[in-house]
Amino acid sequence: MRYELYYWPSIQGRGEFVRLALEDAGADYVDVTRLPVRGGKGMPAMMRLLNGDSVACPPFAPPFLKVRAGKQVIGQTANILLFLGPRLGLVPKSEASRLWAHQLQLTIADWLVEVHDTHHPIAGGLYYEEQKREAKRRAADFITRRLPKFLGYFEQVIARNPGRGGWLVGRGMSYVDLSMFQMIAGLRYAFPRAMARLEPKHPHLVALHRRVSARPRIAAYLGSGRRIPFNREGIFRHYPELDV
Ligand SMILES: N[C@@H](CCC(=O)N[C@@H](CS)C(=O)NCC(=O)O)C(=O)O
Repeated sequence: MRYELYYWPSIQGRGEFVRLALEDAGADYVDVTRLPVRGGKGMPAMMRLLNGDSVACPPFAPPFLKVRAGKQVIGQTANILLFLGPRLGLVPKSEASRLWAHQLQLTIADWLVEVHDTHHPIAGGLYYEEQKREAKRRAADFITRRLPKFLGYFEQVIARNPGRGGWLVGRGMSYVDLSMFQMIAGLRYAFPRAMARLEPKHPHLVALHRRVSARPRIAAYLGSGRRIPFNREGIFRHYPELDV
């Protein structure tokens, strides 16, 4: 089965959570907007699906996924992973486990919005420079209250997992662990000082990040040109003045 991932071509963003699952599974996929326009791909292909009237269930925003042979276009990061998880062998089989994985993924999605809002607390359509003062207040609250709360929650989820393998759901690694890897990587990039302070209190999360990055396909992916470097356009941004 061949998958088409549609996402903005110059940032990891939310597309990365889907990309990591496809990469870890060694799935046959293409990153459509990073392919040449003259081959019918690139940004115009994404805009056709976003703005055109050819899709019965149009997505509101990227990322979205298309199974090449089919017509369906699946949007919302957590929903895409709900679809891909069983197909890529990245979630346990029982309904209870799948609901639990989805619940955790939705909590990660909430967390990610709060990360974004540290540099864009007023409006996504304004420049950072136009909301610097508010960003400073928002980031300070995020670092002192929200970041420890989210980290503490997920640390406890691993500690209480009866699977005892150091993963978030069940005995093995799931797509939620891949997403948690991305959260830790992004937070280290955006808030290195805060993370250096908080990490010693969250050994399970640190170990999870290390184990995911050592998985052969993930390690190969991270060292490849397919992994877009973190930058100041993405969701995780490093502004030293916000890392207090
Ligand atoms: N809840 C959605 C959010 C999607 C989203 O906000 N996508 C961003 C890029 S990461 C976007 O392009 N948004 C355009 C917009 O909101 O107008 C998800 O998790 O996939």
